Amino acid sequence: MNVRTLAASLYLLVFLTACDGARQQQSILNPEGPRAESVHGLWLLMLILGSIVWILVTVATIVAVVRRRSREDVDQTTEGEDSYGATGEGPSWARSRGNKAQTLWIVAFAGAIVPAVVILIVTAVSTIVLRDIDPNEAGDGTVVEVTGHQYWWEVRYPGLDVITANEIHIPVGERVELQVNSSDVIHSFWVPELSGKMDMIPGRSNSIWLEADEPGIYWGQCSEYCGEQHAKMRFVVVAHQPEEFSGWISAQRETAEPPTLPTAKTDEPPLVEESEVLARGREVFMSSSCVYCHAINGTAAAGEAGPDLTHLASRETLAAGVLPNDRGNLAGWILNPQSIKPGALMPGTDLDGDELQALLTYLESLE
Ligand code: HEC
Ligand SMILES: [Cu+2]
Repeated sequence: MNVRTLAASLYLLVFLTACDGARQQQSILNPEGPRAESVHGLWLLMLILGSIVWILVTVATIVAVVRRRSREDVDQTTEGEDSYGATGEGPSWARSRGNKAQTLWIVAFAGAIVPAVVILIVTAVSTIVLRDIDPNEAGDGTVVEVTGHQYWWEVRYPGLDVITANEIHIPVGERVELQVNSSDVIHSFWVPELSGKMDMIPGRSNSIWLEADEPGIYWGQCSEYCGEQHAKMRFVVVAHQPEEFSGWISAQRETAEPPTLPTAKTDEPPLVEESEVLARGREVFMSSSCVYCHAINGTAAAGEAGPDLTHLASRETLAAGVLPNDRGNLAGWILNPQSIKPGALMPGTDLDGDELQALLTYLESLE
């Protein structure tokens, strides 16, 4: 590869990263809530202090090297002495007492005083940040329980009878308490723009809080290696205005009614066909292996090994943030999840075209 190709590919890489960033930003450098802002401030302070120290050390090293060289030139002109003063008298520059005191002072300053001051500042600010992000400082409002599974997120709102997956809805401007744990191995909860990481440990509930300043979608990611599809264990946090949030909660509380005939306007032909397709789709679901692993509230399906599908169609993504939730992706996922997330804990299904279409129509009706 020549230099040009290398430069072009590097450019392309940076360019593509930027594209992805615009769509699914996961950057600690773009805090969107008070928790992430505190941590970002500390990070910035450490970056600035670290950079100053780095610049000082680099300059000092360069000066030392350059000065040493020029002294070597001078020393070499002195007869009977090599450049290191091997005759025992030491090089000319080290002979003066004033220089020694100066050297000692520089060593004390750069080696002890500056580091002590830097460490003190960083310790003080860290203590403030730790107090700011204390998990016990969550508000008294919304509580969300998040359970990590290989490779998806179960999300429950205790007391509200809401269960969903791979999506956490919160009201803006509120410190929402999250209780995180795991059903299998250690995962870690991380929404870079809203909050630092919190381990999710089987048999133990850890607390963290999230607050978003603005409504929007914030991407999250498992940040503790948990198996083959760890990288594809993503989720979204959706921050709403408070009224919208209550609307979302009440919609999620409804059970998935057995799909009924859509109320047709008087002059339109009745939509009997569509309803038959829905009924057929439900039957396909209920008579397949799906029911052993998935629950649909209001039906006989009550499996717990996979995400609750009661309001599947209201979700933004499929398979833990991996695919946009649309009919084509849903079909691809159901037929062959292993081609999308090899090692995911859902087997592929053999369905003929009609069965699949009916199943898709049924699943898409689960709003
Ligand atoms: C052995 C258990 C199992 C069976 C059987 C199973 N699934 Fe799954 N399903 C899972 C698991 C586990 C996931 C989560 C996979 C991931 O994201 O890593 C999943 C994910 C899904 C999702 C994505 C949900 C979301 O919100 O991201 C859909 C849709 C789905 N399954 C539908 C079905 C249908 C339809 C069937 C029957 C044809 C079925 N599944 C059979 C375990 C199963
Ligand atoms: Cu993981």
